[in-house]
Parts: sequence; structure tokens; C-alpha cells
Amino acid sequence: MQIHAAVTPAQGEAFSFETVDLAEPGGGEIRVRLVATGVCHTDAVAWELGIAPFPIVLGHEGAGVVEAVGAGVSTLAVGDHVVLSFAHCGHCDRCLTGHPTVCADFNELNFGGRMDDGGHRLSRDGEALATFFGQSSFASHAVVKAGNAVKVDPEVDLALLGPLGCGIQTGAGTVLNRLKPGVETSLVVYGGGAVGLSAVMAARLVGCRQIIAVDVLEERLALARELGATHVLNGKSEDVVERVREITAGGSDYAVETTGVPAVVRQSLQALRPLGVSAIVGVTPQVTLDVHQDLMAEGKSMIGVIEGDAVPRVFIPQLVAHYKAGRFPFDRLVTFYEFADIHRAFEDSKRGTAVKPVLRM
Ligand code: CXF
Repeated sequence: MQIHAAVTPAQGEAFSFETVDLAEPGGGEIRVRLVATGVCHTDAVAWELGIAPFPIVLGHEGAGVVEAVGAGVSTLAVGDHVVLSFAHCGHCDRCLTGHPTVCADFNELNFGGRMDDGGHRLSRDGEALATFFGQSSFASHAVVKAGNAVKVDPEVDLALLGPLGCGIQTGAGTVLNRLKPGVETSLVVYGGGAVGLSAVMAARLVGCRQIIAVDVLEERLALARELGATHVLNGKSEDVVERVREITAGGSDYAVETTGVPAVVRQSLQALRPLGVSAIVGVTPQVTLDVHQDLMAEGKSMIGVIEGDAVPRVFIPQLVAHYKAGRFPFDRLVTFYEFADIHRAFEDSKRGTAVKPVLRM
């Protein structure tokens, strides 16, 4: 069928709204009519730095309604509300042991530009268009593997839910699935974007005693407070390591580092108490560490976490339930844009005036 999509013709080139062809869903696949899709930092990285092939249809935080199911799909039906998450093979040892975020084929399936059978589902005048994260949700419709689609509660506004498939799952999952802090612990979140603020909300959910948010934008810090931060620090004007040590009487138990800025990655370690753990979530170019001083001397650890170590089909419905119960108000992060305003959504995200832009298709 013909659909409407924002095509990225080449690295850094403006999105071009076009009518393109979408194949029928094959075995194990579904077609989704997208209602909305979040804009994530990784879309911007792919657009600007070209980490996936071009021409491509980006977008990987889609939410929509199942419109057709291919052969062999028994878990979803036409009319179901779904959130689209990252692609994973489902049969490697990591997928089978509950860690699809480190699927053996994660990079190939999400950034390789093709579906799991090596083919494309999108084309323009016979020319293949690359797929992003197995979904390419900057479009009116998408064909995806049923295993990457998560059925969600139809009572909740579907337009809000796309970011649960990536950014919000990443922040909340890092706390709830990986760090699992106990009550009475302290946790510092570096960076007050959608990922960081989701980590703040998750830390409040589990009852961390001290939740310290660090950012350089005062508006972000104010929002962090409203969402559960007990303390906020402005990284521009305060000595963060010193202040965290003061507030926590010696260093934090946990850190969630979302900025990817090398100096901040080091701060996240330096401000830990002995035996503390820092989860590295932000995409980081290269960081130089004094391994002895920053890690060994005090038994600290640093762990990398992708997509909150989540099993989306388990975790996303849990987040939706927390939202419904008023315990996880992630809607506070969302600013809606019309699909046609995609460039403005990207600019606002870059400038920091929108925490989580969501495009209505
Ligand atoms: C990405 C972050 C970088 C590693 C792969 C997954 N998540 C969302 O965009």
C-alpha cells in the first residue's frame, strides 16, 4: 500500500515528506497505523552522523493500532493498541535469558537498515528505503515483527505511549531492572532529559531516600523536583562531586549517567560512595578513567545499560499501569507536534525547550 513518510535522503539532509510503498506484512509481522511517535536523541544522531544507511525512514518510538496481521501471528489482533520497541532476534542466548537489549544481533537489526530476513519493507519508485529499529515510525504506517510490538491498555491515551518503547523505558528500566536500589538509598541522575527524568520518577517509585538531579538548565531542574528529586544541582555553577558527597554524607549509592559527556561520566564515579554503582546510559564517545582511583581503590563499579535492560512486553505494560495509578507521570515530559512540524520538534529537542517531543501522525 502507499503510505505517507518523512524520508531522510542523506546524512544531515532535511526530512522530505513523500508517498512511499509499504509491503504487506509477511509471516510473523503486523502492519500498524501509527498514531504518534516520539523523537529520540538517537534519531538525531542517525540523521546527523549517519549511523544507519540512507535513504532511510527514521523514527523508533512509535505507537499505533494494529491494522493487519501476517501469517502465524497469534499474540496480536487487528484493533490492538501497540507500542513499538527495539528489534531483537528472540532466539540468541541473551534474548532467551531475558536480556534482549543485548541481543547478539542488536546492532544489525536496529541500525543495519533491513528487517531480520535481510529485506526491506519500504520503497520509493522501486528503490529500497532503509528501516530504522525495525519500525521506521516517522510515517503513517509501519510493518514490524509482532515480537517488537507491545500490546497496551486501550484505556490510556495511545498518543502518549510511543516514548515508552525507548527513552522512557531506558531511564526507568535502568533503575527498576538493573540498579534495583533499595529504599533508604541515594541515587544521582546526571542529565535531566527524558531518560534522566524517567530515572528520577523510577527512583521515587521505589522510595530512594535521596534523589539528586544534575543538569545545567534551571527549568529541567525545576521539573526534576516536581517529579521526585529531593535535591537538584546545577552542574554549571556548583561543584557536583563535592555537593553530592555533602548531601549523601560520603557519596551516592547509585548514579545514572545519561549525558555521555566524558567529564560527567567521571563525576558520576567520583561522587559514588565506596562500593557504589554508576550506570552508563548516555552514548559516550571516549572516556579516560584513572581505573585505580576511579574504580578499584573503593570497589566501585560502572555498568553499561541499553534500553533499561527491559523485556518490553513485560516492562512497558508495567509502566503503563504505574502511569494509570498516578505513580509515574511521564506525560509531564511530552510536548506534542504535528507530523509536518518534525524539523521544529528536532530543533526544540536540541535546544532543550522540549524534553520529549511527540509527533502526531
Ligand atoms: C539506543 C541508545 C544507544 C545504544 C542503542 C540503543 N537507544 C535508544 O535510542
